[in-house]
Amino acid sequence: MKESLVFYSEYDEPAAWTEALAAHLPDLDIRVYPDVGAPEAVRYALVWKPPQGFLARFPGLRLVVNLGAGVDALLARDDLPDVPITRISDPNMARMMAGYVLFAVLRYARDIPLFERAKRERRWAYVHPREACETRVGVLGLGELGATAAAELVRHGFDVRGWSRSPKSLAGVSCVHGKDALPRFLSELDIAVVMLPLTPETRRLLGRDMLSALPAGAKLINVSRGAVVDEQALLEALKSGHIAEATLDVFETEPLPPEHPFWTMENVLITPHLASVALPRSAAQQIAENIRRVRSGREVLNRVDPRRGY
Ligand code: NDP
Ligand code: OXD
Repeated sequence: MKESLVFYSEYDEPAAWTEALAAHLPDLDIRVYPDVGAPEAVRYALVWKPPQGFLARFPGLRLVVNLGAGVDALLARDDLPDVPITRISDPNMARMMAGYVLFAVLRYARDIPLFERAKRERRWAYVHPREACETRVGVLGLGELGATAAAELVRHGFDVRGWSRSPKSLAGVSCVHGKDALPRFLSELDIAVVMLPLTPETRRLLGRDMLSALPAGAKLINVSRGAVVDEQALLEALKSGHIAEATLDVFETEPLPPEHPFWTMENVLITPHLASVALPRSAAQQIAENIRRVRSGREVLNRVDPRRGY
């Protein structure tokens, strides 16, 4: 029986992934759900949020590839087989994310929301621009995406600081690590960029206390997961003006329900979870390499540690 890979995602184009993978693995039978073929032939799953019980249908699975960078939804499942789990790890995905973060930071550093409001009132609101180095930007999470975004901000001349779990050394970024360092780190920022994975340790990490550690008037950009920030505490901080502005790409409930107060807040920019996406052309190579590794009994690359949560 020819071994197969099953693909499931409601957000990604199956044909693009099938074509990209077939170019690297012409001998692999690539199946797009619901046309899964013989379940016992499925050795590899490339999935983004499949329905509960989906993975349990394939007893011969040898590798689960998360069709994205964040594995929180995958690790929370109860049908996860005891096989290696990998994530998409792709410099082009990191570059797309860095572009979004740079846009959001520049928008605040260049006072664009103020001009957007002034324009609506036909007001010529001159504010003298500041040098980039006068804006302190803190990146929370210095992984594949966070480190790339931090480097992009350094390239633009911002005063870039970074916070992670373990010590890091990144050119041009002053790095600190560990929970104890977080309140002080936050207290010295103009803009906080949240790029942490959602894990038991980071869930609601940015609650009332941590948000109040930010200086009055700080801006917040969240491109990680909604639940890393306590949304109720953020709402209060945005209403009081303690947090002046927020750019939110991710939310505790997605799609963000129409009645959610964020929709009507002048000081909140909302984008629908697309700061970055998995890109078939560049990611297929990495997935194919891992399939080759599984076939030859070698350790896969970019393996997720389920105990750590990322
Ligand atoms: P990585 O797993 O590569 O890196 C995670 C970083 O967070 C690491 O630096 C890690 O520290 C740090 N971290 C983890 N836990 C803690 C903690 N408890 N305290 C302090 N630091 C911590 O993730 P990526 O950079 O690839 O991606 C980050 C997140 O971005 C994803 O998990 C996903 O949720 C989100 N994402 C959002 C997208 C969007 O479109 N909005 C698209 C893609 C991803 P250390 O280095 O010490 O391990
Ligand atoms: C991801 C995402 O984690 O799209 O890849 O959020």
